[in-house]
Amino acid sequence: MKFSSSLLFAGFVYYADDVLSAPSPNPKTAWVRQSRPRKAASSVGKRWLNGTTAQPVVGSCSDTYYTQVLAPKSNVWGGLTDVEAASVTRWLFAQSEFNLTVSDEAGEWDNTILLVELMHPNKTDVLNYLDNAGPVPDRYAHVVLDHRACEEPYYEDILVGPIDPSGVKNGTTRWEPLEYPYTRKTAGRVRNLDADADDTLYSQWIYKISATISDITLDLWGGTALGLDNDTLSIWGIDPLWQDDGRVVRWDTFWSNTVDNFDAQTLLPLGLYFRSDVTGRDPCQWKLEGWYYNGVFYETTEAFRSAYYTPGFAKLGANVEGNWARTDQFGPVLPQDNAHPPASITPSGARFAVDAESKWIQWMDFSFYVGYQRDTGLSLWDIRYKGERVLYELGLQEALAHYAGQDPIQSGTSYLDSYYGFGPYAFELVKGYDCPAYATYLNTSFYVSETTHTHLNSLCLFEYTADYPLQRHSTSDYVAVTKNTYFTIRSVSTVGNYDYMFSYSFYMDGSINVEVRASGYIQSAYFANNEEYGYKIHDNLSGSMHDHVLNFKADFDIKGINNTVAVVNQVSVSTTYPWSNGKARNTMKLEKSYIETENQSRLFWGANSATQYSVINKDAVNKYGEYRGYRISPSLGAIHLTVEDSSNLVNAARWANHDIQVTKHHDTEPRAAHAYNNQDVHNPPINFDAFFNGENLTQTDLVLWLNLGMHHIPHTGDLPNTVFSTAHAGLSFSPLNYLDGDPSRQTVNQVRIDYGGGNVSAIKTFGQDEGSCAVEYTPVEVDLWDYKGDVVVRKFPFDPNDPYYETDAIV
Ligand SMILES: *[C@@H]1O[C@H](CO)[C@@H](O)[C@H](O)[C@H]1NC(C)=O
Ligand SMILES: *[C@@H]1O[C@H](CO)[C@@H](O)[C@H](O)[C@H]1NC(C)=O
Ligand SMILES: *[C@@H]1O[C@H](CO)[C@@H](O)[C@H](O)[C@H]1NC(C)=O
Ligand SMILES: *[C@@H]1O[C@H](CO)[C@@H](O)[C@H](O)[C@H]1NC(C)=O
Ligand SMILES: *[C@@H]1O[C@H](CO)[C@@H](O)[C@H](O)[C@H]1NC(C)=O
Ligand SMILES: *[C@@H]1O[C@H](CO)[C@@H](O)[C@H](O)[C@H]1NC(C)=O
Ligand SMILES: *[C@@H]1O[C@H](CO)[C@@H](O)[C@H](O)[C@H]1NC(C)=O
Ligand SMILES: *[C@@H]1O[C@H](CO)[C@@H](O)[C@H](O)[C@H]1NC(C)=O
Ligand SMILES: *[C@@H]1O[C@H](CO)[C@@H](O)[C@H](O)[C@H]1NC(C)=O
Ligand SMILES: *[C@@H]1O[C@H](CO)[C@@H](O)[C@H](O)[C@H]1NC(C)=O
Ligand SMILES: *[C@@H]1O[C@H](CO)[C@@H](O)[C@H](O)[C@H]1NC(C)=O
Ligand SMILES: [Cu+2]
Repeated sequence: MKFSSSLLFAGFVYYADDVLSAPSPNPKTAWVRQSRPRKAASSVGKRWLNGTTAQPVVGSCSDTYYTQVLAPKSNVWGGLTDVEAASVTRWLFAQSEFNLTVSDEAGEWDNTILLVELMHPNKTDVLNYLDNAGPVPDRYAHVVLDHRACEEPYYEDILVGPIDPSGVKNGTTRWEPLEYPYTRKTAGRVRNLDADADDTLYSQWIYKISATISDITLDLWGGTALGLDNDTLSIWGIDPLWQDDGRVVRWDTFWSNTVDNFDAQTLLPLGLYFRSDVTGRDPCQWKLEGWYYNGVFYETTEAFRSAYYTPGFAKLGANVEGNWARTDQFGPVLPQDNAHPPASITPSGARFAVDAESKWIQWMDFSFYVGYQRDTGLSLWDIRYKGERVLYELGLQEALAHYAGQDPIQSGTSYLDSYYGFGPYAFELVKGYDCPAYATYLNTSFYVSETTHTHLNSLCLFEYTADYPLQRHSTSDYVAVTKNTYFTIRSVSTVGNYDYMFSYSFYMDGSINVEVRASGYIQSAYFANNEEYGYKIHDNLSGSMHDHVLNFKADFDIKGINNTVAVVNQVSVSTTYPWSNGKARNTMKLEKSYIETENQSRLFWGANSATQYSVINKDAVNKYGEYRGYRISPSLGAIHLTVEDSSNLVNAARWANHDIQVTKHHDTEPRAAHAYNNQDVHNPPINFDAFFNGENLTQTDLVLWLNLGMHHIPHTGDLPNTVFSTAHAGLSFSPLNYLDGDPSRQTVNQVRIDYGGGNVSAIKTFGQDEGSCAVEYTPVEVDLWDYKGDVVVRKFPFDPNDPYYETDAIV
């Protein structure tokens, strides 16, 4: 619905810089709500908040969304063009050895293309291009094939290329198995564990089992799960599947269906579980292996049934949807909540430059390229500060949600979300809610089923002025204070029940922050016997404990590629000094050391935050002889996985048990995890442990692998949804002796007020333009009817002129 009260503010005008130019003696009275004009026409009811003294010049505010620039180099991480992707797809179908079927027509036993996207070029080649005027690296497509036309289905990563802007090169384009980026050397192949997961075989299996106890589901919960239109229950279970002793085992449980559009099913577990051995593709070989209910395991359906019909059998209540599980407004309206909350504005328009085509962004002294991939979504490349690279690459690697519980479903759940992909689920952002209304939006695209889906407005870029200053100081003569304006690029991926918000922010002091927040629906547990694994959060519901651990790659290049990790420990000591009369003084000092090899590079944040880690360059000292560097610190919630040697994950997420891990950079180790690590947890395509082979880490090209996350023990406040305010984690990278002083002194957005005796004698604004512009309040809100969802373009056959709208979410 269009913002219904926009009339209220139409034509409301104020001076954006009234704070600086001439503060009102009593700003509170000037802003009394009732005095706001309620007329629609912009010429009527204007209210000039120009204070009491000099009348500023009124100019027009700028509504530039960004300044257009050309990226200095082409973006080698920016993704395939539509033409390239279509050409590769056509070429793949022409290779008879792949025996491909078009996705729309494919069944269980047909080979299909799962992915066609740009393969990131090797760092060596990119640096040669960026720094030494070398050639643009050859472009290759990373293709994933889903081989199902065989008894043992598998995924296959292959490389196709080189490719030209016009597409596949006639004669020279080749394919080869993609193996070098993976620790497991099996020609880019990994088994497809749940080739049948999405469709008929598993459903038929599960409904057949459910049918054998439909009398019990009707009696317990008044419903059935039989694959019929009148089902009021659903059945699903663990991820990843159990993969021990050569068997593939599922656990499934019953959930209430919701009765409306709200996505509340993960809040409606029912507490009955069953185990099936589903090894192999032949359902005749599958076996139901037992039932679990209220703390008792029954080996057969008959055993469960006879217990159920034994007098005295305890029947536990259902979880039923209600307003408690719905996110719409609920409860009494809060005092003054119908008045509009504060909103931020950009009187001069966006103060940053974007090459929208190349996805290169420049703000103040920072610049970077934007990359985007199916598995991990947004990444930032060639991040430069004051013209020099500080990070070659910064981006998400994997996100783990490891649950635990007394029941086999919670106990068996350890989502590795790059399996689903962060790219495909970064939906259009809601202007004015996900990002400030004035933000600049960019699109992202990914390949699925011979189409390219474009998420419109799925990245937002904006500046924001924090509610606290970056610097201040008061004396009896003056007060000096600096605005804290920062720049953020953000995306949100809704992977199933959860919404992850990723924000990368840049600050005037040269620091860079990485933040992740989580919202959406929790996956909850049935309450019975679960006290040791969660709080009881509703009548029949337990908030299921889980760890969110998200791994980020930070490939620092401080003053060149060769860097060292420095460790500075603050320690308590008892020591004597020449001046202490021979008496020991209890005090503290610094212990300085360096991480020498990969044998000592898997680290934890020190207790009491007493350990500082930084990436420094021993060959680049500042004018006082200190090494220049960037400090790496957790700003909030930098955690690692509580579970040691997880039974669910085995070798699939060995990155998760430390806080900060350092390796020597190799083109063969571009990512900490593979999207299909969950398909073979004992022998995953990428086993992060294999990165650590004792290599020397002194003055060499280093990569930091950093974990962020939350120990999430949902409480009543997680209903209906977890809130971003508490489910929040962050890392900070800040200059350490990198420059000779604080770079934020350069900003003109600071002020010094000289005063004395109750009078101001001077106001120094450092040349900041004191002119004003008239801001209409209405631009602060946006037309939400513009929201579109994904736009899809067909690639095979390539049909760029007939895009259609279709948004797919994980259910
Ligand atoms: C503010 O400026 C407007 C436009 O120039 C003027 O009409 C109005 O009188 C001024 N208000 C005050 C309080 O000076
Ligand atoms: C090709 O795939 C089809 C199924 O799409 C299968 O029936 C056929 O056997 C496969 N051919 C070869 C040579 O593998
Ligand atoms: C990238 O580096 C890997 C590992 O050294 C190598 O196998 C591969 O061929 C390189 N790719 C290109 C395009 O040169
Ligand atoms: C590739 O070369 C072959 C043989 O020269 C030719 O028939 C075909 O049309 C060419 N394809 C493209 C896309 O240029
Ligand atoms: C659901 O529909 C089926 C077939 O249409 C019917 O036999 C069954 O009784 C219905 N179940 C319930 C619970 O209404
Ligand atoms: C919980 O179960 C009880 C029966 O034990 C039932 O009466 C109640 O409605 C259930 N509560 C909810 C919210 O589903
Ligand atoms: C995003 O895609 C839409 C639809 O194709 C297009 O109109 C718009 O210009 C794109 N936005 C940017 C910033 O490229
Ligand atoms: C690292 O540890 C391995 C065994 O754990 C050892 O073989 C190797 O020599 C060590 N490397 C260094 C550089 O200390
Ligand atoms: C690592 O390399 C540096 C520089 O080459 C050398 O001084 C140091 O001894 C090496 N460290 C180890 C543990 O081998
Ligand atoms: C980085 O250090 C290695 C030795 O570890 C050296 O071979 C290489 O030349 C250095 N690279 C640069 C760009 O300084
Ligand atoms: C401050 O200003 C007031 C009124 O303008 C004046 O009376 C007073 O003398 C001034 N005080 C000083 C210390 O300048
Ligand atoms: Cu959570």
